[in-house]
Amino acid sequence: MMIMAPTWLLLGLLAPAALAQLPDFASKCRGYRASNVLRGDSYLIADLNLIANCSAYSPDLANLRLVVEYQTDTRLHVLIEDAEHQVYQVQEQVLPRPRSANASSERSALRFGFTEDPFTFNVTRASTGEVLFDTSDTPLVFESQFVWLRTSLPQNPNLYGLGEHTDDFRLPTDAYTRTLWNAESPFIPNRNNLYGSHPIYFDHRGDSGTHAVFLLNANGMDINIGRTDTGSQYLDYYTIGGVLDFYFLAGPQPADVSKQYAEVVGLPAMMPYWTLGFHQCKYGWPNVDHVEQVIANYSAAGIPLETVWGDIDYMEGRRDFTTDPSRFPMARMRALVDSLHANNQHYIQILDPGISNMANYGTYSRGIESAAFLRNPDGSWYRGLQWPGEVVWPDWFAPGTQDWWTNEIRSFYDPTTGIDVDGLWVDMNEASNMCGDTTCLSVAINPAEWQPRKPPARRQTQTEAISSRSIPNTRRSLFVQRQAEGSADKKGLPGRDLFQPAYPIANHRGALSGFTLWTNVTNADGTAQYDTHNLYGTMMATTTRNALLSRNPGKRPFVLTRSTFAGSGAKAAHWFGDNASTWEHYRTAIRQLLAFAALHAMPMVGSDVCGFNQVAQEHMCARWALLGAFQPFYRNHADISAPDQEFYRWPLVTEAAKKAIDVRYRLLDYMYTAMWRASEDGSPVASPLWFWYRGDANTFGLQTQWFLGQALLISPVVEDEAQSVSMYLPRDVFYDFWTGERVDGNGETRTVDGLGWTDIPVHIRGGSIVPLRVRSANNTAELRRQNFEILVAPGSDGTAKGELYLDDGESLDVTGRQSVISFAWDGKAFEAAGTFGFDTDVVVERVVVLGENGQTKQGPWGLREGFGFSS
Ligand code: MIG
Repeated sequence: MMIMAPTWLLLGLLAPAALAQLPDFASKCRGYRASNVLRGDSYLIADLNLIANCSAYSPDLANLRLVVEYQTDTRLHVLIEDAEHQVYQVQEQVLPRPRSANASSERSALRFGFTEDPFTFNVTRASTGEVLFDTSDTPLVFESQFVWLRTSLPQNPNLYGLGEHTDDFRLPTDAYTRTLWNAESPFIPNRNNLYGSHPIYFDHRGDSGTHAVFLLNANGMDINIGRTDTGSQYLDYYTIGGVLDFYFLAGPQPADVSKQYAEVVGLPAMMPYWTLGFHQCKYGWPNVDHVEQVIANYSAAGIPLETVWGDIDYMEGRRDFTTDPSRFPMARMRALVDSLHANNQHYIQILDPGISNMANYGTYSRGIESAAFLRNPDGSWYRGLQWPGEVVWPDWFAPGTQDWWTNEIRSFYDPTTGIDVDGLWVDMNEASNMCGDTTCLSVAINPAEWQPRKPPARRQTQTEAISSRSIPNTRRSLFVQRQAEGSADKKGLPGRDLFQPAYPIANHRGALSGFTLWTNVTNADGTAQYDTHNLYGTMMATTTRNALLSRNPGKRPFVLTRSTFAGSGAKAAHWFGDNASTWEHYRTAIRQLLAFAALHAMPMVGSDVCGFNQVAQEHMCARWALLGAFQPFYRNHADISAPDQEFYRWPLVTEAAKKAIDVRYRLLDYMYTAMWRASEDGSPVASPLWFWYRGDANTFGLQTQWFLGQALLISPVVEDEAQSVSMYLPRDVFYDFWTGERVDGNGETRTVDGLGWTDIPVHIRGGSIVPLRVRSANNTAELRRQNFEILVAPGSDGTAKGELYLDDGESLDVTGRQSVISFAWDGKAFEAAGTFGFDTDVVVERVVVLGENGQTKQGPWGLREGFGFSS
């Protein structure tokens, strides 16, 4: 029987496939025409002029400029900006642009191609001709508050990144939206924007190569990955401002892309050695006695505790730079920190950005004198609600802010009169505002009713959207930025609606200004929160880092930040925020680690071990103690409403933690070496299996195993309450870390049973050499005095290599005082060679070669010069 095709289907068949699938607005858009094309060997520039008005969500920009630079042989920069240079671009101060080496387009691994009328462009891989990015199906839309660009993609692409999120590590590619808008996000919900924004994705195409696309744009955006009705895959950028500033990174190896990205946004900050120790924190510790008890309990349990943290409990009325006089009196705090230091332990405190505006609060009055706070468009101080009640907020772009903040930090944390912290923790810096909507400060706050110590109601589900109806009309005029007309300074187009742009990004906290700083608030440099919102956290972290540098010049600062942006890894460490004590979030921690460490140039990361919200349970906490030991940042932390969950509170967890910390500390120099490598060239400190087995399609979706450094494969138990794990071993030689036994991977998933509550499978990849301390210690200072043993794990060809980095563990400048030792095993001979600038009495006690020709050579060998032997 014959079925007549309906007319719309016939039309659909006749029309170019993609055109039928355009979002509604785009069908009326015709894009831009390129002219005045100017080319050189390493660049191409052109004018782009609007063909016809499209007004999808806001007025079109008539004149754009295209700048293409072959910056290096593996990095192509494509910038589409407004010809007048008014549209906001991320300040150099926040993200200094990488220098162009003016590479030759002929030699480049990437090729830029384009059409003139309408303007579209593509990026191909020169060696294979493969199309990596291609906008030719759709018009470019570039409006004052809406920029849209689509690239087509291959079928079922392997895409990763676009953090911060808790979704699958390999991103869904059907009807998937990633929203980038930093937001306090209790319970780190899936499919939502979280605390940080990292607009970079890796596109992995197996053996033919991996590349990444970084869009340097800080504005709120949705990135949609989807499929047209005819099945073509695409990725769409919907941003509400900023320019299209793309960096294409050629790889071709996955780890090459990590390095190329770090070159663009900044190499990860080198961490102090001690920060790799085990940290304990808790929100809700009532007083100093309690903290002292926790420390004593750790000691009694025989669990090494490196660092104790002080959450907002220490403050008086929740105000930064104060101590509660009865619960955390200064004298007691000083004694606490002294005794920690005497025991080679460390102390870190939290700071929040919301500064109480109460009378007689020095931090506030000095901030006012320094004009350090954000302003409403009418020039008044912008106020919000945070822990201390009504607050004002630092303007990190104001000229006086750094000095004011440095001064507050230097005086409160003065080692001789104040709290001698070893690092700082900056929280709530998305920024999080307890004013959920736009009316709360227009009604007077009765200070008597405001209870700073009561945590706000938590919502597990999405918070209610703020409709435009909640914005009082009378105040509406305030929401339009007042700015000098015609300023050509990349500080933001004048005349925009900075409060309620017509295109609504899918922010899970409702409107743009929901639970954060109102987006019409202006920064001292003339930019607006509308454009810089996603930079607030990274700016607070950077300003805090600078303050620590001033307080202790020459020492590596340690700052932990909740909110991040691309490049934050160059300044700070990050934890994954307010997860829950659930098996699901235990698994989630692995995906987040993979994303930050491998894709976002931010290796010093980890989850709140045993979970932040809700009740930690013994089996899960034991497993998490082990899992956390193989994340770079290892901190147990819980909410005020959660029961205490220090490791010593359960017998099983005590046992697991002892084992976990013991092995972590023995491997600490291996991790430290990986951190140093990352700080030198961006090599990933943790990575997914496909980074090293890029042709093995079985690895592309794996998200419960990871490589720590390049030698150790961690495959924890991941199912709830399970005592077994399904793990994948690629076709390669591995060795069981715990037994030394050789295990040949066969490219299949295998089940390992009988895993007790303190077991975690770890394998050494054949071909690697791993340095370990012979024994662990109570703290990292003692650990540094332990000798080494070297584990050689020959690969299928019988050889292996590895490295060890040594320095004093804390100095910023270690020039001439570093040892960078490379180890090599050729099947018969072992050699340690390199530079030996670090002066140490520590020796290598033995070298152990695993496998059939296994052998142990006894040293000792000193570490002031090279050594070797042949068997
Ligand atoms: O509204 O300082 O993510 O780690 O313990 C909660 C109290 C405020 C959120 C942080 C969490 C911290 C908590 N803070």
